[in-house]
Amino acid sequence: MKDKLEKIKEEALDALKDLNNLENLEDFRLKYLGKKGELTKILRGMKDVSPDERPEIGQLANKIRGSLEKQLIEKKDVLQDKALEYKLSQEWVDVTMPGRRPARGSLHPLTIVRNEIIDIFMGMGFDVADGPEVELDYYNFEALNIPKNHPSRDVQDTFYINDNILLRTHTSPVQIRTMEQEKPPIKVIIPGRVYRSDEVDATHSPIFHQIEGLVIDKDVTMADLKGVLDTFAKKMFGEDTRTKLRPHHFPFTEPSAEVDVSCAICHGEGCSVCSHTGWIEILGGGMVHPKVLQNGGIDPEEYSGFAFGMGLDRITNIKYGIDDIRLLFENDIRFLKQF
Ligand code: 2NL
Repeated sequence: MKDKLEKIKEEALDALKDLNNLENLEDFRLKYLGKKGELTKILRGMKDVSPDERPEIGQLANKIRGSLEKQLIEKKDVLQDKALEYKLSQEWVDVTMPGRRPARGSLHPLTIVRNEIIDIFMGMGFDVADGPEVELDYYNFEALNIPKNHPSRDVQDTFYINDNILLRTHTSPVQIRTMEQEKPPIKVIIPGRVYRSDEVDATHSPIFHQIEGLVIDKDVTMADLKGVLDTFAKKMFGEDTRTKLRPHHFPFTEPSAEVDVSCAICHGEGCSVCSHTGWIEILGGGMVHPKVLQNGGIDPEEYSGFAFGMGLDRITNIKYGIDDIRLLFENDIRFLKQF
């Protein structure tokens, strides 16, 4: 019996030495120390041992069990440390490595220029308003004193949805809506997308962008219009920029003017951007027609106002030297990345 116990001990210690992972550790415990294990098996034979010898055998068996359990725990500690070490070595991260930069987008050139224009007018105390792109015929034409037979109402030029509904051809309907909703003094600009059924070429797109302004108060004059546009042009194109008003006709303003700005490229010398005239036409404006004020619910006897409009696409192209409006709408990443 003693020999058997010693033999099991030797065998177990050998097996323990060879153990090199945590799963086999449990197999080992079951094999030698479990209820159906080798040690238990031998102790079942105690009934055949003479009562004199039993205490000694019993003591030896317990000693072996104790010693194996102790060594098993020690081995477990060693293997757990080793497993942790391995895991840490696999999950090691070099925090000093340079990071990968996320790809960053950039603002569209139209957005850059629009924001710049908004900033300039906000600096002069203007609010910013917006309104629907799908608009009633009434707000787009009728209220703006554009009669039923006017050439700009031609179905050739306007995207009609039905007899009464269309895609707005300018941002002016938002100004009528503003007049209906607010009492003077009114001082707003309206940037927005507008639609005309044009054939696409280097200077025409069926979708384009306008910024219009409206100022209504007591005693507003054409001189105020000139002053505001002068200030805008200087801030936008440089302090030495001059503006020039040429008589013109719009149905919604009287008197009306087209506004030229001295060429920021050649400073009046003449270049290809200004077609060798020294001037670039970028704005239109005038005193709001009394009928239009009335349509907006404002008494033309008490108030007067001026309005103006400009094409954002054209100004953007001039500013960045872009020679084809289609580039603004194609969203070719190689083009957009340059801004
Ligand atoms: C241009 C010229 C213009 C207006 C827009 C306007 C709006 C109302 C009343 C009166 Cl509600 N006028 N807008 C007036 C004159 C010119 O735009 O060349 N735009 C690109």
